[in-house]
Amino acid sequence: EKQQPNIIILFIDDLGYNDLGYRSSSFETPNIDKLAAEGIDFTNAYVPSPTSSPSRVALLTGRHPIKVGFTRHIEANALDPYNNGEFGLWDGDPGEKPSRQHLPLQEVTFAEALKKEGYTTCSIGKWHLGLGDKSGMQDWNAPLPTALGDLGFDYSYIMAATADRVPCVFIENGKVANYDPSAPIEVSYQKPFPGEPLGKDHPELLYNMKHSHGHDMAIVNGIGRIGYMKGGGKALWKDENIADSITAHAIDFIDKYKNQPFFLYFATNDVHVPRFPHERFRGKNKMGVRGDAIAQFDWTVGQIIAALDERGLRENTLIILSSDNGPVVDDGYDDHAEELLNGHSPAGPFRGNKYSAFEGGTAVPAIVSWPKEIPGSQISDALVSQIDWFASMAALINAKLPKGSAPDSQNRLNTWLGKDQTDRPWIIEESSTMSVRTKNWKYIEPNDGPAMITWGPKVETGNLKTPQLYDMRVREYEKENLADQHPEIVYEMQNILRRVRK
Ligand code: NG6
Ligand code: CA
Repeated sequence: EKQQPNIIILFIDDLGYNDLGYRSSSFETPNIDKLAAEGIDFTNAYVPSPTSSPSRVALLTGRHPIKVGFTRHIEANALDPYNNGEFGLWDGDPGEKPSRQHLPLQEVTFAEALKKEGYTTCSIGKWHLGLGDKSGMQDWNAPLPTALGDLGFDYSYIMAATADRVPCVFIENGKVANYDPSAPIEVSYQKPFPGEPLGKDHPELLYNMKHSHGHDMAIVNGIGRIGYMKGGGKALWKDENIADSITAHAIDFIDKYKNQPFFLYFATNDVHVPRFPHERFRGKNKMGVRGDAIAQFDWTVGQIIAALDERGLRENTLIILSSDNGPVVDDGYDDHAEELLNGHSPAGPFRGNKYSAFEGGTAVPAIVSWPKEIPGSQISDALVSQIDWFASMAALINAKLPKGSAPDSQNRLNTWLGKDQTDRPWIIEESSTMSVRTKNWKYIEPNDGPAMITWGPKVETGNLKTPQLYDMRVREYEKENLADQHPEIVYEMQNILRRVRK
């Protein structure tokens, strides 16, 4: 009987196209380099959105984030998942519809599809998709909504949002891990708790890291966060141990389910802010903590692969390694990442960064390795999107998908397995505006927003009041707007968007 492959997604946060040892001389990533050498390195891989939540929505549901209602990325002064609104997050424009902040439980997820075929499924690390079907109502001292269970995950060990957001505790299968009854947890994204010191008033308490913008509310582990929090006691995480903790839980999961096919969705905090890697990764590269966080992630990758090797599972495990959005250098903490870049360009040849409609926001590293079926040392230039992982992996294991599930996910398995290099005819990118990318062209829809982010990071948004069209065959990517010269291509690209919207 054919044994279905284990499937692991190693999902790093905010890693840029160029943030790999084998693409840059500024630092080393030996474990990732080895993984790429043992599989396929995709050079034209895209996320559907240049920020975390919408990007993950597309991965897990195979649906354009805009259709799920996750229309906007997270902005500095936005409300957060746990406020009292049905939809909590919005980019500040009063005329604009706020974005949803929890994954609707009726969505059929990637995990659910695999679970139906006998896979044991697991989510470890950053979640950032809300918990339950309401926001802001959670009682962190009682069992939480079994959201991830309803979304097809048998086991979960997660941070509810991000490491720079409260609550700073891990949640294991719907309960705060290491819950400390002597320190009940309260969380608010609206009002501070009387008596709890805030980063903005108490810089002397920020002994581990100061903020550069935002992140001046609750103080946990000497680091300011987004949102207010009280309590937690011994359940509070120590940022320097996050990578160790999620890695250990992933290896436990692998060990426990080694005799049956499993799906591991493993999402790190690295290299998202706050970048506070363990001591043992510090100071070994020229880039400061951002480089150290990449080294920590590389170590994590090595540990997980070694765990597979030791159990004889590596051959028949399909590993996908990628990032949820493009890179950002200063994302709100004074970690000297900018001055220490030393010439390294995280987004490589691309314009823009995380949050941007330009390619730097959505072009990401993507590696696929499955020793049993995929010969190593391959490079694929095919245009691919993460939104297709769902349908492609479902096809791989002959999963029968419930009607209407993953409607925007295409089965491009042969491309993902390196059997062909067929480009996706087009991909959609959702930022502060909408873009369409084909192999040769990039179209960015007109948008009234500012050209630069106004609330902190020094990032070009890609907004312009008139249509933008760029020839992606030109190495100076997204420099010369050709919309006026090629109205017929603009029209074609707009038609793709029109069809998707319909
Ligand atoms: C922004 C945060 C940024 C980061 C981002 C989400 C501020 C000033 N900035 O609002 O630090 O958390 O949201 O990043 O609050 S993501 O990768 O999870 O989408
Ligand atoms: Ca991210």
